[in-house]
Amino acid sequence: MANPLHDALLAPHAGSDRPLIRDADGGALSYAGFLDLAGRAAGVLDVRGLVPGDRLVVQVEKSVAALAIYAACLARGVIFVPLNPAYTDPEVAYFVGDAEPALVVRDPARDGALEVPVLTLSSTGEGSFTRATAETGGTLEPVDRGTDDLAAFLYTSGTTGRSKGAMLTHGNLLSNARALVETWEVTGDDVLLHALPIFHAHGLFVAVDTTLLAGASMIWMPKFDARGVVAALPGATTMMGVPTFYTRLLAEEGFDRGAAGHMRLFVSGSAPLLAETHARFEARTGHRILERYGMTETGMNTSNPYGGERRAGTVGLPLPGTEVRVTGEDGALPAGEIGMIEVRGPNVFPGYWRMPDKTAEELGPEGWFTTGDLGAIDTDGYVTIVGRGKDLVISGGYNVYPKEVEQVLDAAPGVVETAVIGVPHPDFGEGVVAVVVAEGPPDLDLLAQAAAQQLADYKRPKAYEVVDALPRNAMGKIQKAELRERLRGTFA
Ligand code: MCA
Ligand code: AMP
Repeated sequence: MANPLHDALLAPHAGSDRPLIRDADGGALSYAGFLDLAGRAAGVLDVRGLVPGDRLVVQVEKSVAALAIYAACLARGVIFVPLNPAYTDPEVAYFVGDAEPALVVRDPARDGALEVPVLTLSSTGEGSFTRATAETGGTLEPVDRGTDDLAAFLYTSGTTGRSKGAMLTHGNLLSNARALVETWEVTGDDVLLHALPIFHAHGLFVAVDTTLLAGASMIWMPKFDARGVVAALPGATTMMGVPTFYTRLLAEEGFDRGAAGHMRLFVSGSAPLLAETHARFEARTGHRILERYGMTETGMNTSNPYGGERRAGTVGLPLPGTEVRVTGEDGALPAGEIGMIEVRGPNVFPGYWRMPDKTAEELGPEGWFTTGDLGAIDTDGYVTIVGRGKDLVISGGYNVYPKEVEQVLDAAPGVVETAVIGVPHPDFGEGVVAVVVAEGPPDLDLLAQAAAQQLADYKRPKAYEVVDALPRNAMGKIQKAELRERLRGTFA
């Protein structure tokens, strides 16, 4: 009987009284305590009749109980499908319709009706899911799984506006966790300051899986808050974050060598870290932030070295086992030339759930995945991302696909068309701006209302610009680059 993720991440800790979770107030939960919680969560899945391959959608606030459900799914072969709690009811209805879960676990405050069985779990651990764990008991007995069996779906929005479920296997997640533990030299002595959300690859797989694999522990913060992080840092050895975490820390009084000097490692990813932020961080703390690059579909692809030179403005070298190439129209390009970044390796997903055509567009027959990111590889092998070939905005580490926002705004009365773009934002890196063409003076409150009803908060435009017409090229294609240039000072 084998189960790759259970055997590597969970089984080695059976009976261990070492701490896994430390909260900011000094409380701790041991590995054994966590495995007990996970076992009881697995008992609920059993009672509810979930079998290997079934999907479980989880849309709850960050909590240890939610993490225990993830562990329960790994052991039972149930596919874990986490969703951002900020998603609105129409967004959730789409994901549930697509994933066809056997069970949804939701915050009790959410009242949108779903046509599937629902249990509830609040941020403080109350709800029908918790009540069910008390009644069922249960242990973390694993079911047999292979490296190609599915462990999780993570939804990523698409350029056409329809979200795609990226299917991730036991082999994908485990190979990536191993590569990161090796590259970042994570050990059982590490204490990771965990302030990321756990419904994305960064906070869940990069942060949690590496911690479990190394037998390390985590200071568990419900969300990022700069002051709380500075206060908790003395107990930590490592931290992972999106660039906004680091710019916010730099704006925080008391964040200096005294607060950060003892740390072993700061990692940044999910969005570009400005070389200027890297330099300011080093001047303030003495630490060179280690930048790495990944995607939902591939996990992590490259990382600056832990021991070697961390080059600001680059995302470092391919991780062990992962190949990276840059291609142009005629195939792979030589060092220094800019083209499409493609990756191949055990970290690359097998495809999008029930979307063979979309999968074939991005995943070639030889296993090369087209990232949609433009970049170059220098003669030392360091990868630099110079832009995106895909129409994507990354705001505070969250991806916003303009098409999805445009579809909502275009449907509002009086709107002729819209173009949604990202422009530099001092806090979020990029901020979402909607450029609107309307029949008469548009009611911007109405547009904001439509966005609020249908789109998660981070996708909603933070500014609206009304124009007579959108700039187009000779082929009639909207010139977003021109709009970005024209509006680049919006949040300055
Ligand atoms: C919150 N808001 C945002 C964002 N977050 N708007 C744009 N972009 C955002 N990221 C909204 C809030 O709803 C609020 O709206 C207003 O902006 C200000 O909120 P604020 O309190 O400042 O925000 P916050 O709650 O402090 O959150 C900011 C954050 C958070 C801490 C940076 O967004 C965050 O944790 N980001 C991490 C994302 C992440 O984990 N990405 C990894 C993806 P209003 O004023 O209207 O109420 S995985 C990935 O990308 C790959 C695999 C990889 O390589 O890692
Ligand atoms: P997602 O699949 O939603 O997690 O987003 C993945 C995208 O985030 C990548 O394709 C890149 O465009 C971007 N990304 C992740 N890490 C970095 C980084 N270190 N620098 C620049 N872009 C990044």
